[in-house]
Amino acid sequence: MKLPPVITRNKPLIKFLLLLGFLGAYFLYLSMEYGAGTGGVVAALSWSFFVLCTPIADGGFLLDFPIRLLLGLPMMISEIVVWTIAISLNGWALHYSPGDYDTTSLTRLFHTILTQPYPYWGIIFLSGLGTFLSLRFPGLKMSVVQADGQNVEPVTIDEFRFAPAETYDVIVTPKEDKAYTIAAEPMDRTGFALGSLATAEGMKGEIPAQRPRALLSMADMDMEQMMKDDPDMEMTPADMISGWAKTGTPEGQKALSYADLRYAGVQKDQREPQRTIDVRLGGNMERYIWTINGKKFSEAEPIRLKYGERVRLKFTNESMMAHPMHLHGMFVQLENGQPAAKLPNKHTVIVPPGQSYSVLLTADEVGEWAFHCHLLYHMASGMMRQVVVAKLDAADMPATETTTQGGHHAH
Ligand SMILES: [Cu+2]
Repeated sequence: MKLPPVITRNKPLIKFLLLLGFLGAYFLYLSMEYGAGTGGVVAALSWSFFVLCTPIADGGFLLDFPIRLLLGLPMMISEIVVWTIAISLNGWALHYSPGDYDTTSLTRLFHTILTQPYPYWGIIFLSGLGTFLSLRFPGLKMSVVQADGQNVEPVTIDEFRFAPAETYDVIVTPKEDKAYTIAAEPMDRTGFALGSLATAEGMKGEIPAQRPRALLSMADMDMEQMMKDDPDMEMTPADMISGWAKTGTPEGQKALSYADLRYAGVQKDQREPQRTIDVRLGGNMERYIWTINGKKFSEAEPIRLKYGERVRLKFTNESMMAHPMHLHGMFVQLENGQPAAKLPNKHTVIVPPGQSYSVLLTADEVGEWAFHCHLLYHMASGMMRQVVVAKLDAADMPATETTTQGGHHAH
């Protein structure tokens, strides 16, 4: 009997039925409280709130799943259908039945977000993009003092790009008594999330001009392979600029790069790694699964580390999307070209499309840790591993998939 595959196939169905049951129960409760008409509208509005204002895919899952199942549409298309329905629903409700938003605190909040484009629509942009944002204070410099909550030597920049789960702590010093804008702009430049840094309530900063879209280019895909095929190949600076790297930063201004980060202090563990663990990031667009070393989470063995062991994780991104890889429990040190004592600690590392990046890890926390892409729909569709750190004798160490012993790495 082949039980496991059946269970795997039924998982989305079970999840779908649970969510449907939950929404149904909520509708019944609202109907008893406010009557069937209002109850129905409020239940639907609550659903659309989760679709439009949160990065959780589950709000859309209720419609997304049957659309995909019945029509065989790819996820991208079904998501757009779900968004269109959610937006139309609110267009209708705002016009014909605005009073219904007053029913619950969730729908009241939703009404505020929908009716005050500035600044609340930023929430909708952000949740829709699940995304990589470039953040800047036009006219002001920032001093980055922490990355992922870990101290770094201050570095002065004009902007930084960050992924879900990444954090930077920056210090800005306003120069004049006026409102400055905080602008967060996604790579596809579909909009801004804006805020104001001001000395009095009600002051608003200027809305900055949009930058051109950063489209991924062939350079994002082929760079690594081309260099391997022909190490002597001459690359002009223009060849080297992939779409991913095009931040649109004006001449003379500086965008933060991982290479700028230096640990504030002296790293305790400066050992060379004892082995390298390959982490190849890939996906299968037809089945919409995302994988590590060709396997999704449910098919894969954990990555096993011995307590105290020093390893290198070598990420290779074989897909056209950037993945912010996030490890729980321990910080990794970016191999960013700084001396061993100065390698910065991070818990989330962006691996750009078509590129490799390596980090060092001292396995100094015993336990079972989650290790996954922090684009949550990538994690949910397979891009995840368990990392087990155990106190074991060397003889008991099971072989981890695709491991190479020791060795140097080329950057
Ligand atoms: Cu990902």
